[in-house]
Amino acid sequence: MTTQNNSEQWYTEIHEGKFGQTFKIKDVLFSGQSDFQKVDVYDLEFFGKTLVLDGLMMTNERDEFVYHEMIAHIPMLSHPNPKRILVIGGGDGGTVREVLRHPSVEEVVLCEIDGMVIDACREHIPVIAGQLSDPRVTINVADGAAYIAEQKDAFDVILIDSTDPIGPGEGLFNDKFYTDVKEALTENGVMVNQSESPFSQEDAFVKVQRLLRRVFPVVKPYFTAVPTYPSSHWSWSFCSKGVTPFTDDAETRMAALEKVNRFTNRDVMRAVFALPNYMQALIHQAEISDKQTLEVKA
Ligand code: SPD
Repeated sequence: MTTQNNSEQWYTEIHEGKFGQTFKIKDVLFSGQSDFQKVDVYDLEFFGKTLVLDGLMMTNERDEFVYHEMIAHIPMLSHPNPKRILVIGGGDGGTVREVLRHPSVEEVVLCEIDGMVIDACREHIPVIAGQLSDPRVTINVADGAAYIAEQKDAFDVILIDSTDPIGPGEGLFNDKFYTDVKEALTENGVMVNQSESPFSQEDAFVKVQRLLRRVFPVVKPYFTAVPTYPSSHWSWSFCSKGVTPFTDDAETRMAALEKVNRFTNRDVMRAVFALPNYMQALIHQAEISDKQTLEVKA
């Protein structure tokens, strides 16, 4: 929602009708209605160029490095030799940019449902979207759920850089989708998805944890603070058929990468898997409730 206050314009995001965040707009750079959602690009006073979808903050120049480094480098460093990478969602290009910093990468497929997001970010937020023109990147404007269902043993790392589980992102949060992702991974493959706020979106976080555990033998959520996301507490979930996030090789490769990273380094990589008690309790709740559901079904 945008409001006019004297000569000032503000963009306000309300969460669950209970609390919100508000940002002063310097300039409206783009506004459009795609087949899927409302797409806005603002230049915000404090956060710089910002992508907002259906009124919700997606990414901005000031804090995007936290989210994009977290979603990309933890899985990329856990795979021994990631060559083929798939990013579902992520049309702003930030995740692709971070993936491309890994020298082993040969191809990155970006599967984004909304071409308007890609075009708007390329034109107005080149700091984030600039690497989308790298020759290793193939852009596929398509529904990620339909695309993944056709892929078998195809990708070393799959990153689900989705919107929240409402609107166009909804189809990326269910058993069928996660099963298809597992099938699309190579044997040592790793998948990471953004798994919502454990603090302000408890139900969504618990649901995702429950569904992922039905499909993947290894599920390890991690978290940190992303200042502009609801409640700041944000989580990602590391999933694989057996690969774990802690290897000596990951430490060595992070040592090289961390010289230019703004957020992730070896200490952060180890620390982000240490979960506070309230998150551990939510994960326990997901495990217990699923056991009960499965018992009732049997
Ligand atoms: N509530 C916001 C969740 C947004 C997650 N995706 C962000 C896309 C950045 N590439």
